[in-house]
Amino acid sequence: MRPATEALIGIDIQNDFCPGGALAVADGDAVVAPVNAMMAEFAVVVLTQDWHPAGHLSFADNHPGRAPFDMAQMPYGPQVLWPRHCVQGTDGATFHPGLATDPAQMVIRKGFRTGIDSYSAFFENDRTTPTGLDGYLRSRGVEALTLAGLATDFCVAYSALDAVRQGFRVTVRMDACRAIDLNGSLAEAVAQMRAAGVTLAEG
Ligand code: VGL
Ligand code: ZN
Repeated sequence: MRPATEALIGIDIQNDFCPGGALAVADGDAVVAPVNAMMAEFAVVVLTQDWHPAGHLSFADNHPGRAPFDMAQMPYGPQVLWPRHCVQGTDGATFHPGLATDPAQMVIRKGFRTGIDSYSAFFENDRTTPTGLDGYLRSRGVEALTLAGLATDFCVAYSALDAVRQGFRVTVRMDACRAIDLNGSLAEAVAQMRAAGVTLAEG
């Protein structure tokens, strides 16, 4: 068992990001078994859940004339327009049925405001509105994080980069992540994580 200063954060392991889902990540369900196995090692376990209202601005179908995976300009910066996914209360927003959710002490929902997306578990996409996760981890005395889940190049990478910025030591278990890889986004995310000092581990 690892010391209580280390937390496992399982990112967005939800039906819509797995094969058959609305924003399916190739081989996304392959992260379930390794994340379940890791949970047994960690005293502090957190899961995140992408949790959008039906009118969310990241959905392409809320922007007439725009298509999924187009880029849009929002007041807080560029935003990918996604297929409608992880709508609050739907099966798509539910955790993958194979994911062990009982060991999680905290589930943090993000992306619940209509007018802003939230890739990171720590801050919304304006990079300033906090989700509250930083305070939760800090008040439990956590100093180091291991991240795994979906998708490597969006919610995992944004979370890892913010975690470093907040002063945590960060490891991403690449073998327990899968990527969307949109226009080179995986290579860019890997380069940014390396440059920021994130440890990229393969198991
Ligand atoms: C995610 C795109 C949109 C993710 C969430 O979990 O990586 N990607 N919403
Ligand atoms: Zn989303």
